[in-house]
Amino acid sequence: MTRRLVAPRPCVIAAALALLASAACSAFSKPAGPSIDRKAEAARVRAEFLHAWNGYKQGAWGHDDLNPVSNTPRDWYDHAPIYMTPVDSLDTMIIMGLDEEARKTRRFLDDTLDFDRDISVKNFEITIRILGGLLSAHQLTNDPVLLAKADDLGRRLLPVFDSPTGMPYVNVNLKTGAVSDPQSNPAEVGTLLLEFGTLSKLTKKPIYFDKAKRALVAIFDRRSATTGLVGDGIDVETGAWTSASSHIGGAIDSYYEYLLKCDRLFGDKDCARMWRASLPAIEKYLEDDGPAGLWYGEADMNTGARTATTFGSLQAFFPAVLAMGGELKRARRLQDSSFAMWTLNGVEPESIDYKSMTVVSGGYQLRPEIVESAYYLYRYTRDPKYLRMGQIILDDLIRYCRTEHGYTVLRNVVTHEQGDRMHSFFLAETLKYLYLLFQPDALDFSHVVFNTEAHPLRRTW
Ligand code: DMJ
Repeated sequence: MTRRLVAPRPCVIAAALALLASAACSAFSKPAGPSIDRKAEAARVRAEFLHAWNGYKQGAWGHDDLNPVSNTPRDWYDHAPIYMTPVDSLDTMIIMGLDEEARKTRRFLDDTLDFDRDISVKNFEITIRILGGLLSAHQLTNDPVLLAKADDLGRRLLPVFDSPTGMPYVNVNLKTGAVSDPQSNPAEVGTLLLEFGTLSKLTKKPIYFDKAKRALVAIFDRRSATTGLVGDGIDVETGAWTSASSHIGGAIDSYYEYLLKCDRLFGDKDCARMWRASLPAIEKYLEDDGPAGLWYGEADMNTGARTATTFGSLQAFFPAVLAMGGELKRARRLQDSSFAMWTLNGVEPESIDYKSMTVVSGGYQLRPEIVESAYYLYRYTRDPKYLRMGQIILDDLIRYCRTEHGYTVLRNVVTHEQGDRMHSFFLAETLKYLYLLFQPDALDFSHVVFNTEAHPLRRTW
């Protein structure tokens, strides 16, 4: 069975030169070959989810994550697992119709998940994975225990916002409320409102929404008056930028995502305004359009001067956001660029220099963003080329990242040397978006807003 309907590998070699990378993109834009059996592809994704989930259950049950090569457990915090993988994966099981697995997992979490722990956690990660996962699973099942646990968690996280600026500290102790680390960034400050806001709406406690929104606005208000850009480091006590480096990658990425999505989920006009004000700055200073295609690089937030021509797996979320914001043409072109990055070595690296099409940072963390964008673009355009992208990515994941016990990160996408880690977002996001790409009816796309960890939230209020 040949799944490669268009030959991407020859394109890959050619893509070593930027000019030819652009040719690779346009070659991919023409549908060719027989149509894809979406049902069969969805079944394949579901089977791979079960492979990863069963691996977690056998090698790491009761812990946060699985090390899928050594088949050993990994916890984020010493002696205090908070079941990162089960919480992050629960709504994927529900969406995939894995009813028995979902029922057992939900019962386990109802009985066991307890946030009364003397551990200092990362507010951002706990919010997007655990709070988002609990809220989404609650909305999909109506289980009141999940909402009660989300409320308990939200209350324990609230002290993070007690800084002079209202922007959250990085860490908070779940038992004592002690906060630490004022050195944060727009993503960690601004990627809280979907989860805290939903919690407010469902519990009728406005404090969650209000604190998270104040933090989001605080970042926006500190954007450069000259360019409209934000940097990738900020001190939440002084409000001063600690890094002027501006881009759409890690440390900034989901700040922009939430400006748009908070308008969609809550109808919040301030968010709509902030998104509308931010996009022109991104397009003016970060966009890089040339013979090598459309890319988004880095610039100094104060001058707008280009500082780097790097793009990576995290930036690959942006076509989804552009498409959602109505910028379909840009979204399609950028997704072609992301896919050229994926096919350079069979799996995308953490980052490349898009001018020379060379790898800058060669690891692969099982990241979902490129699939997320393929899913959104397929939903908005119904162009089968996005199904083929998903099919090729799935083939490559199976070829390079699958292990006896699950799926693992790659240390190096050029040599395909494997690491030993299965991040929970692989089950929460990468496999969920792949499944939804082939089985779109499994979820009502037009009535949900995904948080940045792919947990669908529904406006029920
Ligand atoms: C996830 O935790 C989220 O998608 C976040 O917004 C970015 N990083 C990972 C996936 O790459």
